[in-house]
Amino acid sequence: MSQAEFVIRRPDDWHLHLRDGAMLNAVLPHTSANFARAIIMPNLVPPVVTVADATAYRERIMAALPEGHQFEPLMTLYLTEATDPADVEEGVKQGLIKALKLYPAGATTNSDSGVRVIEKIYPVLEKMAEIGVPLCVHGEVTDADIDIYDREAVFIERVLSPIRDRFPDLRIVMEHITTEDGVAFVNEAGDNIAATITTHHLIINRNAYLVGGIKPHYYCLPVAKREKHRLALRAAATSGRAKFFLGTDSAPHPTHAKESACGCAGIYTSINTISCLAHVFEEEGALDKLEAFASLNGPAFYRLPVNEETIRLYKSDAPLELPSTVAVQSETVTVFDPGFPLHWRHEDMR
Ligand code: OTD
Ligand code: ZN
Ligand code: ZN
Repeated sequence: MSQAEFVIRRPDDWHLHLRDGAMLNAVLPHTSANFARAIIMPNLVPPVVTVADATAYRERIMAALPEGHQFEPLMTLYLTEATDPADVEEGVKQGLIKALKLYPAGATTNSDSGVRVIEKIYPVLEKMAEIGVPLCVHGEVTDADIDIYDREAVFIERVLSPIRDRFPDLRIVMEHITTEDGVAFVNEAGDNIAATITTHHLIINRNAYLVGGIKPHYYCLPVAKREKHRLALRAAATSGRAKFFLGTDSAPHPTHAKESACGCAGIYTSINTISCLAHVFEEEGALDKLEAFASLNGPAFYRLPVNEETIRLYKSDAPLELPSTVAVQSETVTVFDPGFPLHWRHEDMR
């Protein structure tokens, strides 16, 4: 399909880091300008582990929302070995908690409170399967002897497959898949297993951060892999299959913290994701699948209504001029550079 204009339901972001304080204030307007809802990651310092933490965090997000913006944060809890199944059930019943997040300890930014011994969370997983609340997983093992490029495949084999076999009804989102192994696992699994795919993993492979000098603004976790994996992700995202939907994993860090001898992982894409995605889907001849990926498949999996509002996407001759950085007090956050000019714009339909 090739066309210069089309309308889709307003997108949602099924995996987002909003942070807190000044950073929250700086980045939330980009999300609320572009998305109706987002699954809010709980990896604050300290993490969001109880329903009381999530209630307070939700209030801080709503207080930071610019006037006139409509946005619904979908809250999650950070699973620890001490998570109480009764608290989880209460949060889900209240309608506040939409998912629980499993971070293997040490797998990504602020994941030190994550799970070390998976069996310890079996009682919570049992409760989650019973009440139908999804488990979102960061699907990488953290064992020092496993090569970073193999950590997703090994996680599938050692952790995810056993969880699926033990809890066949548990609804699982394998977050930010980065390999053909992740795509295959999800494709072969039942309808209770889905995956999010980020914008940047559709655009960059591992050359982006390693060739011609080290490029910290393309460093994130899971790291981008070989080209064949990027192509598998593109095929999955543009397939229209209900199992695959957008989770930007937009993860802002101060520029100086990434441009460092030990730079932080995370790529900031909230501001230009929709233009980047339209570019990718057009390249793949799949603009007619963008709505499924960005606006329909996520709510279907999370058993939420689709958004009533729509946006119009259109192509302009002049490339979009977005800032390369966003100010956060005396710091900046560097915006993802897709490496090509962006011609797709969008506006709200009224
Ligand atoms: N990956 N950075 C962060 C989280 C994600 O694994 C993730 O979800 C972060 O900064 O919170 C990143 O590279
Ligand atoms: Zn993650
Ligand atoms: Zn994330």
